Formats: sequence, structure tokens, C-alpha cells
Amino acid sequence: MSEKAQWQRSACILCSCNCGIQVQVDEQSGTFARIKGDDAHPASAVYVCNKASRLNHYLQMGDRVLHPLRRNESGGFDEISWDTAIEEIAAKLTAIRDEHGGQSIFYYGGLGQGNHLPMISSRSTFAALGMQFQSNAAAQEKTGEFWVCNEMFGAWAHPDLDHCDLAIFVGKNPWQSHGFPRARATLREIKKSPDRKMIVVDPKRTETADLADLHLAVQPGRDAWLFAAIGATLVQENLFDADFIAERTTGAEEVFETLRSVDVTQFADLSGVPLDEVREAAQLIADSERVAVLEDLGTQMNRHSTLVSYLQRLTWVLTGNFGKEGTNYLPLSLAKAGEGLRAGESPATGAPVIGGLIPCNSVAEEALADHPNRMRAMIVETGNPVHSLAESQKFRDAMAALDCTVVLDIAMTETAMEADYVLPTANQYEKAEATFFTYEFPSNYFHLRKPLFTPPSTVLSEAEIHCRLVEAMGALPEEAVSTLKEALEESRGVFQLKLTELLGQNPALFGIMPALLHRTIGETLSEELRNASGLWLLVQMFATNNPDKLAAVGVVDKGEGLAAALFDAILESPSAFTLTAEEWPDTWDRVAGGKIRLDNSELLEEIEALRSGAPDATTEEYPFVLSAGERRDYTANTILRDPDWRRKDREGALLMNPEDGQRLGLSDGALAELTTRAGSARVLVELSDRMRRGHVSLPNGLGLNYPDADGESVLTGVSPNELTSLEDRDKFAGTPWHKGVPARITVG
Ligand SMILES: Nc1nc2c(c(=O)[nH]1)N[C@H]1C(S)=C(S)[C@@H](COP(=O)(O)OP(=O)(O)OC[C@H]3O[C@@H](n4cnc5c(=O)[nH]c(N)nc54)[C@H](O)[C@@H]3O)O[C@H]1N2
Ligand SMILES: Nc1nc2c(c(=O)[nH]1)N[C@H]1C(S)=C(S)[C@@H](COP(=O)(O)OP(=O)(O)OC[C@H]3O[C@@H](n4cnc5c(=O)[nH]c(N)nc54)[C@H](O)[C@@H]3O)O[C@H]1N2
Ligand code: SF4
Ligand SMILES: [Mo]
Repeated sequence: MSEKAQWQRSACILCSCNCGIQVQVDEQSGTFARIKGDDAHPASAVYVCNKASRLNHYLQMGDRVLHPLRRNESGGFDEISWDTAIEEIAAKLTAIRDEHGGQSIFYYGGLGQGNHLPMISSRSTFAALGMQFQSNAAAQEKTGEFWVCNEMFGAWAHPDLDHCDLAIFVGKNPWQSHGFPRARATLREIKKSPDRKMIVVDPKRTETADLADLHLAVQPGRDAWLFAAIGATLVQENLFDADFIAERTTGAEEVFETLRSVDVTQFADLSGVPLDEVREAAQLIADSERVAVLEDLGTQMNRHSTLVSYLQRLTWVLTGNFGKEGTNYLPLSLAKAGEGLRAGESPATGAPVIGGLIPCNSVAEEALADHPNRMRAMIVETGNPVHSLAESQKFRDAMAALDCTVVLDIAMTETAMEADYVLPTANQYEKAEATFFTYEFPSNYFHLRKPLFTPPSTVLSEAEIHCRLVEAMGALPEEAVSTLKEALEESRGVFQLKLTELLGQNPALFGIMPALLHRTIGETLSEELRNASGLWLLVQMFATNNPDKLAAVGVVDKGEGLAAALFDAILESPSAFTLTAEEWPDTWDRVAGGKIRLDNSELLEEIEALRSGAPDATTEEYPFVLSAGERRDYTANTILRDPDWRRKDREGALLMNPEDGQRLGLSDGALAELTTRAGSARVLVELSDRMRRGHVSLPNGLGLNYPDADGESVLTGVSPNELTSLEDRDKFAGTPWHKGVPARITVG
């Protein structure tokens, strides 16, 4: 084989971008011999960042779980067989369902960075047990934004940062965290172009802020006043697009009324941003033809997060920056990773359910509540909530209080350590996997990654595990499976017709469709590809709703239906498959009711409440604001556990302004004691003039236990959620205030 022929295509799984990569595989060591960017990937186009080269730390995990584990009476774990594990778990969960109802069994996860297929396969377990409630990481960052977008547009809006002439980043540091394709290259392109501008809203002078034309160094947690002041300036100084508002929006009067009465000087003052900079920002937005805005955790995990999501959107909708190139749009995707319908409440504590998710800060409370409808059992998959949710100890308490907890993971994580059962899965390069974080427009894609390694014989894919659980619960009718298999022998067209017929006769089958597909269409795929069986469901829905879009990219029915043709096209495409080629006006077809809804009475009322001032986040006891969980060069949530993957900042230092350091007697490299209401930790201090006085930051993803050369578990760095509190959360979405934790720092 020529060297070129040995390159295989896949994707990096360390952040939501899932950049295309090409790799050479060393079968013997089970690692990547070489890694480079994929020139055929429609979004990342050869781009990769510094982290992709560290992927071997994912492949070679010192704390990989290789056998199903069951907790024993002395608190340790015993290895058990798959049959025992599946039978016991199925029996325990069905017993809990029979006694307390399926709604008492909770699902957490499915939303890693590059492994979203469990979002489909887990649905069968959900249906078989009559489960109703779930959550994942989106409910501690995006649910406020989802809801706001749903109310305004009917779906989640995304920015066209490739073509904008003004890019605005709100609480977002894409230089480190990416969040859109080719982030560093795009930021450099904007910087280089004399016609393009950038505004960064961040208390810290980030690497992204270094490239900005205007850095609004807002006081931590005060973005609501800042964006209300910018919106009010637009309205009060006639800087809005009256034609766009008249033709394309509803509810403008209410918004104008509120913003007209905002005292811009007072609000600018409360935000900590000088009035002339507020004016300059408003003028830049008004003067730009194409404004694209991206918000992220700096505001989403902070005070007034849902309100800020709304206010920042008002600034660009009022100026007509939606639905044309270089602005903001609603993409068309094969699968969605989240939506924003607010419906219902959590069963024990009455927390708001947005996009079907219980707020992350309420999950532990649902288990610990003294309430007849409290949670009794939990399945956790592709998530590490003990580490990633606020107040880790509360999540440990919750897991201990439940009657049965099951974790599906590749590693012995902080969450797995607390479980009753740990089920080891194939990793993301040992099975077919995909990300649902694909939001490109006008062309969008889907990338089904093909397996590159054979998994250890003792682990299973998630789709197989869920299917076995459903079978063990007696919820997969054998007759349906055999009827469908017979149909498959004729063709996949006949199979689909039969499936539709069976669903018509017995709608209950719809719930366990992923398992049904896994045992039928899945068996037409090789074992390692079979994790993709749920893709059949996605392509059916997409092909039914969008036949014209598929025709535009050349997907045509070859006799077994359009969906089968799309299924094959995705499976046969080594890199990502481009499945839409739209025009800009198409995005308006997805705007609910055809017009953007500007008014939102609940949030407009909150603007009124801002007038009474800004309560201090800090106190004499806790004089600092801690951002707990910053993205840095070498952080990747908890996907890479070996601390050696980091080429620098191994311990994850606490960044602090040098003047604060001097005042406290802390020099660079000193140890300090960091204390919050929830706990305290010893931290390494790094002085940095990027930080504002009074604002300190710790990285995310640290504080993991990992075995050293002797197999002894060693803790490296600080786990940020040992320092956060459940009650610090948004009024509307329940999202946490991780970026604004009151803290005290003393010489350690
Ligand atoms: N390197 C790396 N990249 C990642 C990840 C990773 O772990 N490592 N994780 C991925 C994930 S899951 C996500 S969600 C994204 C998150 O990506 P980002 O949201 O960009 O990441 P953060 O660094 O958590 O927060 C962004 C900024 O918020 C600022 N901030 C703090 N307080 C405030 C405030 O009061 N107001 C404003 N306006 N800003 C504030 C911080 O100073 C910081 O620069 O990153 C993704 N990419
Ligand atoms: N204080 C604070 N807390 C935060 C944040 C913060 O900024 N500050 N950021 C938050 C954000 S934005 C996010 S997205 C979350 C992230 O936190 P989580 O959603 O908990 O997810 P990850 O840390 O990405 O962990 C993913 C898990 O999937 C496992 N895994 C990897 N591959 C596979 C696979 O193929 N199959 C299975 N079954 N498992 C696999 C990994 O071992 C890991 O346990 O953290 C949040 N927590
Ligand atoms: S931007 Fe994200 S997906 Fe792309 S190479 Fe870097 S870590 Fe991997
Ligand atoms: Mo995230």
C-alpha cells in the first residue's frame, strides 16, 4: 500500500467542531501514527488546532474500563459478565418502574462533544421503561439561549462569521474554545481585513480580545446592563432598521417602549463599560451591513444569562442582521442537538423543563427531595456529571440516594466511581460515531465517522447495550424483528414499507424503534458500523421532509427510497457528506410564522428590574469573582484524562491580576487557598495582566484522578465544581453561574 493510501479520514472529538482529520493507524499499538487536517472536510477544510495532535491520549487511556462492573458490599467493584450485567440492570430498573413509575428513572447525558448517536439508541431504553425525564450539558449552558431563540425565531439561530463585516463575541473566547469552523484562521482573517471589524465582550483581555477593534471589558456578571444600554442607544438615537422591523418582525412596540425609557448613562455605568464605548459599539452595529454574533459561557453561565441571550439578539435584529449573508440564520441539519420549547416542570422540585431537559442544577435535588415523585434511578451515558455539574458533592449524595445507578463510559470517571454498575463501551474510534453539532449554512453536512480500530472484545457499543437492555426487559417483540428481517431480504424499500405498516398497527413500537432497527437494518452493517443503525431513523425523517434539498445535492432514489440513498451516501462518504445546498432566503422558511418575534413580556419585565441597580456579587467575606471553568490551550472537558496530555499549565493555574497578587502577597507560582461558599482548594497562582482586578479564573476539565506509573490514582489540578453551589442559577432556565462564583483567596 502506498503511504497516501494508508491515510484514513475521521474527525477530532475534543470539541464541538469535530474538525476533519486524516490519520495513519498503528494497529499494533492501537494509536495514530500520524494525524493531520482533512482537506476534504466541507467545514474545517484542513484546519486543526493544537489539541488534535494529542488524540493518542484518548486512544490509550490508563483508566479505561474493560469489563462490566458491579459495586460490591465493601464499596469496591467486581467484574461481571455482560449477560449478568444486562439481566440484573433490566430486572432492577423494571422493578423500580413497576413500583414507582417510569418517570422516576432518569437519563443524564448523550451530549458529549463527538458522540451523539446514543441520543438515538438510548430512546429504546427510555420507551421500554416509560422514562420521561432527562438532562445533559446543554441544560447548564444553552437552554436559556434555546428558549429565547425558540420564542424569537422558532429555532436556534447561528452566526455567519465567515462573511460578516462585524463579528461580536459575547462571553466567548474562540481563540481557545473554537465553537465555529477554523476559528483561529477566521479570527486572523477578520483582523487582517480593513473592511471587517470585531467586538469582544469579556472582563478578561483574552487572546480573542487582542484581535478586536473594540474590547468591552464589562464588569463580571454585568452584561445585562451593557446590552440593555446598547439596545437603548440603538432605539434612542434612531440607529435601527425601520424597514426590516416593519416587514420582518412583530412585537417591536413593546420593545421600543421599554428601551426608550432606559437611562443609558446609568446602565453603562452599572456595566462598568465607559459610555463612549457603549455608543461606539451601538454605532458600529448600526453602520455594519452584516453583523454576526456568538455568545457562550461567559454570559450563559452567569447572572441574567437568559436575559442577556435576549438583549444581545435584540441589538442585531433591530438593525436587520438576520437572514442575509454574513448575518445570522437558522440552519437545516440532519439531527438537532437541542431545541428550546419550554414545557412542563421537573417532578419533585418544579424546575422549568426546556427542550425536554431538566436544569442541570436541579438534577441532584430531584434525587434528594423528600417528595413522592422523587427520582429513584439514573442512567448516565457519555457524561461525567459528578465532575461537570455544580456542587459535585451534591451529585455524589444524589447517586448514593438512588436505588440504582448505571454509567456507560469508556473510563473510570468521577461519576463511574459512584455508580452501582459501570458498562464499558467502545470508544469513538472503535465504532461508527457522529456529532449533531452541525450548524453550517447555506451548505450543511453530516459526518458519520467510520471505525478505525477493533474494540476490545469485552466492550460493547451503546446501541448494542441499549438493544440488549430492551430485549432483557421483554420489550422487543421477536415477531416484529423476524417480519422486518424477511422484508429486508427483498429490499430496504420493502423493509421501510413493512416498518411503516407495523408502526400503524402498533404505535407503541415507535418508542423502541432504535432497538428494532439495530436488530434488523443494523445487521446489514458490519459489527463496528452497527452503532450507526439509528441513522436510518434520521435519514427517513430528513428525506421525507426535504426531498427537494436532497435533489439539489444529487441524492436520488436508486430503487429503495430516497432515504436509503441518503443512508448509503453518508456511509460511503469517507469525510463529511454535504447534504444541503440552500440559498439565503431559505432560512426565512424556518422562521416560525415567517416573522421574528421581538417582544417577550417576561424578559422585558426583567429590563425594568435592572433599573434598581446591580447587586454586588462579591462580599467582604468573598471579595473576588471566580470564573470556574475557563477554556485554555490544553483543556478538553474531561475527554482526555491523562494530565500528561497538556504541554503546559499541567496543574491548571488560577489566573490573577498582578496587582491583586501583590496586595495578597502572592507571587507567580505561589500556592494559595481558594475558598467559596461550597468548598476550598489549594491552587497554583499565575499572575496575568489579562485579568481585571478582582476577577480570577480556573480552567475547566481539571481535578481528575488518573493512575501514575505505579497504578496509584493521582489527582491533578482543581475540579471547579467542588467550588460551585447548586442555588446559584438563572431564574428562567436554571443554568448555573459558574463564571461568577464569589471567592476568597489567602496565602496557602
Ligand atoms: N480548549 C478547549 N476548547 C473547548 C472546550 C474545552 O474544554 N477546551 N470545551 C468546549 C465547550 S463544551 C464549550 S461549551 C465551549 C465554551 O467556550 P467559551 O464560552 O468560549 O469558554 P470559557 O473560557 O468557559 O468562557 C469564555 C469567556 O467568558 C468570559 N467571562 C467570564 N465572566 C464573564 C462575564 O461576566 N461576562 C462576559 N461577557 N464574559 C465573561 C471569560 O473570561 C472567558 O474568556 O468551548 C468548547 N471548546
Ligand atoms: N464549573 C464549570 N463546570 C462546567 C463547565 C464550566 O465551564 N465550569 N463547563 C460545562 C460544559 S459547557 C460542558 S459541555 C460540560 C462537559 O461535561 P460532560 O457533559 O460531563 O462531558 P465531558 O467532560 O465532555 O465528558 C464526556 C464523558 O464521555 C466519556 N466518553 C468519551 N467517549 C465516549 C464514548 O465513546 N462512549 C461513552 N459512553 N462515553 C464516552 C468520557 O470518558 C467522559 O466521561 O461541563 C460543564 N461543567
Ligand atoms: S478545534 Fe476542536 S475539533 Fe478542531 S482540532 Fe481543535 S479540539 Fe479538535
Ligand atoms: Mo459545553
